[in-house]
Amino acid sequence: MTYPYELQKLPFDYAALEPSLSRKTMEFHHDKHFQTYVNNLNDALAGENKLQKLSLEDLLANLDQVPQSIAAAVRNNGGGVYNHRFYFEALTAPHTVVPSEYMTKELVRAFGSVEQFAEQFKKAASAQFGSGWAWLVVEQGGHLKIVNTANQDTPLKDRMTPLLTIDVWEHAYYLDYQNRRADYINQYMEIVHWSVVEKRLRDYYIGNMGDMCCRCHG
Ligand code: MN3
Repeated sequence: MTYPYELQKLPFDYAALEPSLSRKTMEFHHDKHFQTYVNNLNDALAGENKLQKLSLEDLLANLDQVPQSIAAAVRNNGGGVYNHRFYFEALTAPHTVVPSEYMTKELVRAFGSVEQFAEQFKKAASAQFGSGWAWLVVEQGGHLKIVNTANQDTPLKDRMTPLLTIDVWEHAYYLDYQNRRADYINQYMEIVHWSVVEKRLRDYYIGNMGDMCCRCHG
């Protein structure tokens, strides 16, 4: 993905996540909020020929090379584009995809059990003060970890590879859950597209660790 950025279509119908997230929430979140980040990122990068050639990931991992005058706009709106794409890509209809044997082993190795992963992830999402995101990431060296980012920041600048994220900005859930963030987080856990998460992890291993996945999964 490079400049000019485009709004990616949802990989499912707007109503596909009901009752966990309503059609109305998905319409506003995707068509209005996500679109605004795309527009503002393109505006910020207009005339920046060098930056336009970078992938979005490279742009966000190298924010220190962005001119001061547009640094905040690129950080906030570039993060907004990256985070929303990443979030929407890994959602699916409630109770349709569970972690595979491969993914379960990874979660057990890092967190003790799938349930303990879910508890820690929900805790991180609940604890995020104000707007932001909770993430499952791979640290350099291949360790799975849960982290938070504020506003539209991404884990990319810390050289982490994201696997899964939950948007805990109020716009992600307010129409359906008002102030009940915990209810939204619980519902979110039912609509995670674990096959997408697993593909991201396998891609990381292929790109970074050579045959490490073979060693772990023997
Ligand atoms: Mn959002």
